[in-house]
Amino acid sequence: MIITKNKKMPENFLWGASTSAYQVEGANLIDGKGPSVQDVKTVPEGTSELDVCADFYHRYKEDIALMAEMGFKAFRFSVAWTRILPEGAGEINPKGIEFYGNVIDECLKYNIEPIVTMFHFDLPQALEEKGGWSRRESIDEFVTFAKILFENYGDRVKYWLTINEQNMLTLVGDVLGTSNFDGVTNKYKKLYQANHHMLLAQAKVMKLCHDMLPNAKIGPAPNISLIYPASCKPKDILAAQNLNAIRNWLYLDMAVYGRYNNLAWQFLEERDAVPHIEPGDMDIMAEGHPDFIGFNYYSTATVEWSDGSGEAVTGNQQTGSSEPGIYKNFVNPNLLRTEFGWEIDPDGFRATVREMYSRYHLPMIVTENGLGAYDKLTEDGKIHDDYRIEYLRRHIEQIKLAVSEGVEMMGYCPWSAIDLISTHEGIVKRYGFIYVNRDEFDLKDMARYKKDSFYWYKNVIATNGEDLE
Ligand code: BGP
Repeated sequence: MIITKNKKMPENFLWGASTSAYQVEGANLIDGKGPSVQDVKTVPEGTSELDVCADFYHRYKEDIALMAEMGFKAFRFSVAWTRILPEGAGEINPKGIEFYGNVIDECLKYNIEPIVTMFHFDLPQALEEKGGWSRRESIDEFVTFAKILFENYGDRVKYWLTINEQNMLTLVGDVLGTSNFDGVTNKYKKLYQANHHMLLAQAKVMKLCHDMLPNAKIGPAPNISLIYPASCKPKDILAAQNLNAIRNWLYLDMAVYGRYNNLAWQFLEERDAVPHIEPGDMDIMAEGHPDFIGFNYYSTATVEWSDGSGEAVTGNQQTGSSEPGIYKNFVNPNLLRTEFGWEIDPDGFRATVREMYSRYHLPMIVTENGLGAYDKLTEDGKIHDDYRIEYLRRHIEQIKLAVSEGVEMMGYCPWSAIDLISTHEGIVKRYGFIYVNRDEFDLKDMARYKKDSFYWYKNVIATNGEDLE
């Protein structure tokens, strides 16, 4: 639709940016913090360990001051479960409680709304060793952790996100360093039983949040990419519906309506992977309701029909792998790609939010969107990331158009506020508005530099999205 009657962005639109604890904080095993699965994994060859990252743990005041200089209305960050509960349960670490209280207070000092993600890929290793999310006990372990967060920060935090990218944990956990299939014969069965436990834990935590913090708002934070059919062949449309269900609607139908998506359920039946459901589980699911949908968007994905006959399984972190007999990944020839091979689809961003709003009719906040690139620091201390400005400009334009079309958008928090460690491609895959002067293995002085996008985004926020030039 060509929009000529543009609407303005909401006055209280939450312009900000995002980080995650394990990728930005460093200090991963000090001040009482216990190891998470991220701290014990073997990092991909040629990439940095997670002991320093951007050293946000020690430099958070400087970093939040820079966010305030950009005019942030919100800062989305995650709490490391093992900084609060080193063993994942039991003894609370007072230094962990203190650290996140300080981060929250520092945000509020600048009138920046803290948006707190409770779980972002960093399951406590102590729980993983007991079986992690595969055990039913994991549900109440997460609820107990959430209750501690609500008790300690509920007086200051109004926006909560349950689980970052539960769908990607399920679909590409091997890429994220969070999957363990030792001795497992049917990996689907293990993955989707764990997924069922995460869905139950999320539903319980959303209800607990509403019971304990009546003025707070809570939502999920999946990675949502609308799936395109590779052609107008009817079978390609069926393949796209399959992956939309498996990758996207399984998670949002459950979070919002408390029910399993029927196509996704059939996929699980085809893989002998339907989860064991205890009596009462679906009542719990139905009792958890999000106030909004947080979601991460990097691109759309495209698939074609698969007849299941011995096809190569292809895909990447954003698309997941092909599923013979269900869909086959397809490279969209109409889209450009980043230096790291991810497709770039601003129009697809609008198509995705349109579809989500049509299905769920809930306010939405973008909790991640961004361009990973090999940024370069010039001799005179500049970073000319015009490519990132162009990427963000084109995506914000689409959010504005979606708002004009009546979609309720409440915020935009790109990935990432500051350079941090990629899930598997190191610090050199930079996303931040703030450059961190370190390399993969040379920590240099860790000084912060304002990229060109820093100044550009400051003006975007100052004009509430009116001026994107
Ligand atoms: C998302 C994760 C983020 C971040 C982002 C960029 O899936 O939620 O934590 O990692 O992807 O991906 P990468 O770091 O692999 O470039």
